[in-house]
Amino acid sequence: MENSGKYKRILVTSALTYANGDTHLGHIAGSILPADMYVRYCRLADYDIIYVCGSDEYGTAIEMSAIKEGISPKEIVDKYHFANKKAYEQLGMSFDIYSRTSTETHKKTAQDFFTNLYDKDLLYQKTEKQLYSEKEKRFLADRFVIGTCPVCGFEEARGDECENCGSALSPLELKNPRSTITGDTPVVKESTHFYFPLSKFQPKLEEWINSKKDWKPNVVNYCKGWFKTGLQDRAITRDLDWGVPLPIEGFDGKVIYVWFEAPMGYISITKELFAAKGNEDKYKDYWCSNDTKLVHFLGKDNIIFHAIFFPAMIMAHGDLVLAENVPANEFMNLEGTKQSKSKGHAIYVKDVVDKYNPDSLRYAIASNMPENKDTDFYWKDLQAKNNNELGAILGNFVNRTFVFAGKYFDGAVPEAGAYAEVDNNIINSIKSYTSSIASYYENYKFKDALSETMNLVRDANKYFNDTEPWKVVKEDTARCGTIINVCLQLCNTFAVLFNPVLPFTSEKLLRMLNMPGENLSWANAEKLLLPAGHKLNTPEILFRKIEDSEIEQ
Ligand code: B3M
Ligand code: ZN
Repeated sequence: MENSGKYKRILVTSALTYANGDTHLGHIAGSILPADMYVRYCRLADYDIIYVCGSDEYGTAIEMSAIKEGISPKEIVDKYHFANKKAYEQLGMSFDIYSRTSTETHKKTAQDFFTNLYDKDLLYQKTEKQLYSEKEKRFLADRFVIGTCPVCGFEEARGDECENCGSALSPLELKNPRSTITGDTPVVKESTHFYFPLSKFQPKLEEWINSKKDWKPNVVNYCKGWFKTGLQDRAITRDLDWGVPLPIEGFDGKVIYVWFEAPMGYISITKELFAAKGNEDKYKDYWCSNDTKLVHFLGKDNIIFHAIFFPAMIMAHGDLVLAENVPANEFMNLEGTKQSKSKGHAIYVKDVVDKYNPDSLRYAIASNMPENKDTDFYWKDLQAKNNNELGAILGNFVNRTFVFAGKYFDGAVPEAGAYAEVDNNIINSIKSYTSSIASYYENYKFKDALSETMNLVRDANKYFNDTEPWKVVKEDTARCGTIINVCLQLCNTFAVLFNPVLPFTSEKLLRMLNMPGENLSWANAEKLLLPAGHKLNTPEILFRKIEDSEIEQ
């Protein structure tokens, strides 16, 4: 195994998807696909890496959907956990484990963490005023209340956070609060809660984030903004039934706040991964060691929790590793408006994954990834990317090459003779592309990685056009053999270099080339691995054309 810089191993997480609805392309673009591309690259580079994700199954988001669908929270999470797990698989997401937070392991992990801080006297209790609905006979925590954001004036801000400006809120800060379910105007009642002293951690957090020279500017800027306002202590318990119960006597009817326990899902899911392999304790290699490079992928609305709140909890705990990077993305909107499952404005994975080549979806999203600013997904763009890039550039090159090999060289790799300058040039550029693409992946620049990969295919097409094998074959079969040999080696290189974004196509290419999967490694991308005489398999169509009629629907 290789080392990633000064780290021995890498632990990658994608934000846990709330199991209260179907996953949509916004989640894919924000936190799942960039992580999957990164992880696939790292595996090819032979790093010791694990990728954990799963369903976030507590919190008012779940209870709220249960009320809306008229079923229990447990039924909601069962329904969507399995649906989302399947959707991600169909899109080729390669988690080492996709689990959930409603497990016993998670409950124990979260309770132990809470007890750890409680025993260290780090938490304090406070009796405070809370919004209570007389009509519903319940405290209106988090998403059970909406109102006007005190920071930006957005009128539909939720009790836990403002979706518009990203501020973390508490229900009492909202102006004109009302119950999300009934619209009822709440009254104020007292309740006692545990608080996490986030304000105390501000200096340490600032020092830590200032030391991060390679974090994305958008992430650092969000953090600086919150530091400027000043971090507030946060209540970490709620008056709810659905959640992880407090591990302390005398607090019946209270659960741990979802944003306090959900990030521990990363830990409990890692435990499960190794428990399934017969050695749960091995999770400590990843979580309790400074040799681990912990990388959290997420959308911008979750930055505060992964760059501020969870790190502060980890600092308080003392025995766990802090994130090395939080390469958060902005949002990918849908034809101009934010994708949102609560508002039903989204493209759900389950609705598109059977209709289109999953690799075409991955490519269209990746090439338009909201790395530094919001982007928009347009159906027309999916069609254009599929037809004009994947089909016309990559598919075309592979197809031309295989047609030639089939027609003139008996479906086998022809012998390569002495290389001409044009051959040496393209062979050398394989090397330089392989290393520049690697460095884009290492630095979370997925769009650049992708366009650079496509540039190599453009160069390959240019090579094919310039060397004119269709003419040469009539005069000099041996020379034509050299050209087709080089083109086939390029196809093998593409199987590696495109694997992070086009895993299914990469597999297909290897099959066509009759190459074993074990050869798939970054180091092999620049090697000319196909021996002369090597028999090829029947070519397959890589990308079907997407017609106007399909997109217009
Ligand atoms: N489920 C929020 C979301 O899906 C949340 C992420 C949890 S990560 C620990 O936006
Ligand atoms: Zn706001």
